[in-house]
Amino acid sequence: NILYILYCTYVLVVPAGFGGIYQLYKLLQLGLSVKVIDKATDVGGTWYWNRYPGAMSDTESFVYRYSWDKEGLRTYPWSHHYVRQSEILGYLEHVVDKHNLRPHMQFNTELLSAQWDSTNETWRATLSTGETFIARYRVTALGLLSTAKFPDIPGVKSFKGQLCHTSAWQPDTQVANKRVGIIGNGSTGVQVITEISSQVKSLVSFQRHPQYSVPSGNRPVQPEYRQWVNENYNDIMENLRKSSTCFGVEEPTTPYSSLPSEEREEVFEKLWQQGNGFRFMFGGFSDLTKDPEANDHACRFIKNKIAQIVKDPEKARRLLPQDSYTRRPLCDGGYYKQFNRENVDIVNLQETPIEAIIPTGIRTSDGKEHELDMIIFATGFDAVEGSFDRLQFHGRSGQTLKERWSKGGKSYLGCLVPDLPNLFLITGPQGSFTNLPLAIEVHVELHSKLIKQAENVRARTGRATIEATAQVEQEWVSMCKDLADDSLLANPKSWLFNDTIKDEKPIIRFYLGGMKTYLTYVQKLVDEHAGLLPLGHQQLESKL
Ligand code: FAD
Ligand code: NA7
Repeated sequence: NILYILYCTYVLVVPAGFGGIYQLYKLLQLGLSVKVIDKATDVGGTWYWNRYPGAMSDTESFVYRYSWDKEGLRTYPWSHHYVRQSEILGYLEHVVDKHNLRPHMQFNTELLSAQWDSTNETWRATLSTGETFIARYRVTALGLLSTAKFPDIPGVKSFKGQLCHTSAWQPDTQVANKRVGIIGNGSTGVQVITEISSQVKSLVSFQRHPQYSVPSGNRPVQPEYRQWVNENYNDIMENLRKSSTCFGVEEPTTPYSSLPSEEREEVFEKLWQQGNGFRFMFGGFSDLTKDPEANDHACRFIKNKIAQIVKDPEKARRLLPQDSYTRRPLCDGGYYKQFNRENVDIVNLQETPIEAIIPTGIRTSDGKEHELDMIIFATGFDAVEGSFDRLQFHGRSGQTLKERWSKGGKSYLGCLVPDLPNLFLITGPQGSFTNLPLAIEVHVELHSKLIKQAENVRARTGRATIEATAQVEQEWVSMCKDLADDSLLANPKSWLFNDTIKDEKPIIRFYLGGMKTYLTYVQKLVDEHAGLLPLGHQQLESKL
């Protein structure tokens, strides 16, 4: 093996999804030398990997893109209110080509480990290609949802048919006329089931916790709507940053209890007719995820709809969620009505758990053997910290990030981690719980400003590192916990919390205080370096 040492005086960005592309664009504007690496063979991140049937974003299309790309909305407009995987991938490729970013990108390259070198104040990164890369700054945009989760079910290897995970879907995979079993019914499972039910010979949905889904209201974008977005673009984007969730839906200040009881049902009905899961959760009342009574009402409302849509009472019963409406909200283009097809069935795994995967299919605890040609795992991701788990990041003290995060991921603002200087996370733990493209942009812009400031200090003093204090991280994480305790989101458990840590209370993975307030903390960091060790770092270094 040949060992390459690439000495790059500036920045290593990993990798090339929404976050990596924008970070590269911004840092090149600062005149820095930047290298982006991704283990994929091309750009796109989430939208490179997730090519399963029905894959799409369920954020309104005009906010599932870069907010700074105003011209792009006119010249590269969306066809529908939600964007499908191929359109999103096409858009990201378009941005990369338009700004000539490819020469700075290297694919088929995985970051394996990285070590902080205190003497030279650089990161030394080891890549899967055998190269070593040395950089002053390192930005990671590994993605919140990029490490697939495979359930540990006995007998998986014995299955004679085809096994696939939605996030590693091969485009030539055929489902037509096959007997398909699908495990998982989150956002992804709902999309797949809705898309393929009419094509397959039979489909069995294996559901551990049935979830609430509302209509997406997806439809082609009409010229008047597009004109409204184009004409009001600046205001829309400005208001987005002043909103809480940044999903482009109205966010009322009216609490549930302030409305006469007879009007509440009408609010839910209107939201149902309009469509969009985020609108249903955040666009009717200000406190659906805080007031148990409001949340109960939403649950009853959706359950009634399920019972009305699904004709077979037994299937309808199995599809009824038992938990509160507090997971990441789902929406669909006709999910429940797929269960009216004779070829589509549901197994409730709480009643009859999977015992094993067998050569011919799946056996459940009632002894039934479901014969299948194909099993689809729509079982989600090791979210947020998942992509860091395989990596060895050694900080200033020699401790690894994995060790630091052994009781759950922690960071300051979802961006900075004490003991890991000049490492900038995009959407790390305890970042803002919002529509992600905007959350990503906020991080990219913050990192760009901090790196620029550090370069200025370096030009004057010869040294500069950016590092959060342990105290500010602790305070930030505590605040995130308090905000989560004040909401209903902790129950039932979902990927919003890290519930895989044994013997510990799950750690909230997000800041729930809303984008508007989050931005005030970001501004304080940029203006006053709130929570940072002194930029020059000389004091600390001299004590060591
Ligand atoms: P990603 O796009 O996840 O990119 C991460 C990249 O990291 C991947 O390309 C991977 O190859 C690479 N990588 C990981 N580890 C390494 C390594 N060690 N070395 C090199 N490369 C590495 N968000 C919304 O806001 N609204 C939605 O409607 C929405 N829908 C979604 C639907 C699906 C099916 C999924 C999976 C996610 C959805 N998301 C949605 C979340 C989505 O992940 C983000 O919106 C956004 O695409 C994340 O971009 P990113 O650049 O941060 O990370
Ligand atoms: P999610 O939302 O994490 O959903 C995963 C689904 O898989 C969910 O229904 C899980 O059931 C199910 N699951 C996971 N492990 C198992 C096992 N062992 N047995 C049975 N069922 C299992 O992932 P998605 O891909 O749908 O969505 C992730 C995000 O991507 C989403 O929020 C969007 O932003 C896009 P459970 O509920 O845990 O019982």
